Amino acid sequence: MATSTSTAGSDIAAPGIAAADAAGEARFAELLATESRVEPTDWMPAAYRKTLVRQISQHAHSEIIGMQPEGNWITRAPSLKRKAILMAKVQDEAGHGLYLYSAAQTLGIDRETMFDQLLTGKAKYSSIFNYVTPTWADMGSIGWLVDGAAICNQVPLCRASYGPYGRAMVRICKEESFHQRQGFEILLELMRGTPGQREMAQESVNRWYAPALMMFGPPDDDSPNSAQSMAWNIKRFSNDDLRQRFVDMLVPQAEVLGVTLPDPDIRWNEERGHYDFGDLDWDEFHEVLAGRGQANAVRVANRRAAHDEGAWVREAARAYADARATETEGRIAS
Ligand code: FAQ
Repeated sequence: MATSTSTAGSDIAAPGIAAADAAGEARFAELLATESRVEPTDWMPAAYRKTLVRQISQHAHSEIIGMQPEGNWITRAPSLKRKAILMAKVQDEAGHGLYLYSAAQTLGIDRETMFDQLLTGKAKYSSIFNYVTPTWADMGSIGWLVDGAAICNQVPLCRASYGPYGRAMVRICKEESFHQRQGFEILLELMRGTPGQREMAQESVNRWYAPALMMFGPPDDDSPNSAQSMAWNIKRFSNDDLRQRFVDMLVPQAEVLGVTLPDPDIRWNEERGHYDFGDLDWDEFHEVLAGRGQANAVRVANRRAAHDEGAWVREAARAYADARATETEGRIAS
């Protein structure tokens, strides 16, 4: 995990972007005021572009690194059906990463640069993927809690002002809904099983609950990017507002499952119309962001090894593309 603040997105310019002039600035302001989409060829402030590259590339990295905790269980899934479902889910996550890298590329950054930022620790990825998955029940908790948090966070991003990001999020959210249900169903089956299975499900929920709440980012008064991102219609709700929505959604679902959320302070607050919940351990969050979580080192090492092992595929794809381009040029010339 990165130890430094990400510089992703600085000093870049998208091909064919409109020049920075008064008309461009006015149009940008109008697009935001009318809740319209900003498209890659529109003029946009450099800081808006930089913020989008940071957020979208971090999101893409999260999806790609996020394949590992579940990939760990593909060979050990308890049945052929469970294995097929898990493989499909992990493949979806790869697909989400690819849509998101493509969306970031429309802002003028190339994929190799983003990979380099991930592998050198300049770009972050979600804290949640630095936790380990020692039991099968963790596949249920990831689906229910991690994908559940992802949906809460990402449904509003379907309305993000930047067109390619918002459109990518629409498809991603549909798939995340399936992911969340499959996780819920794994836990439900375990909770209807033997005492040992119920215990495994509860133990897993105990480990994933607080890290899932931290996925929404630091508390609002410690979130340097939120205000500007909300003014630009990128983020639609603050970190704390989304966290609250998530807890409100989880409590009734936990009752259906029969699991206990590991927070003695959760209780309905009639006045607020929301569930109160206890403080989170933000020192742990900052430790994970600083690279000292359970699995930071292994996640990045695995990603680096996969990238190195894929070098021949990238070379072959480039050679094929070059050959096709030469062929097309030949046809045009003749
Ligand atoms: N982990 O000022 P804010 C998924 C950083 S995908 C690590 O509040 P912002 C699907 C933040 O980058 C999960 N770093 O930042 C799946 C910033 O540092 P920077 C990923 C975090 O951007 C499921 C600093 O702290 N989802 O789960 C985290 O306004 C299952 C200050 O924070 C997205 O990326 C964190 N949790 O708000 C896949 C959604 N939180 O960059 C596989 C899109 C904060 O200035 C299996 N992203 N930081 O150096 C967002 O909505 C936002 O970027 C937030 C952070 C909400 C994550």
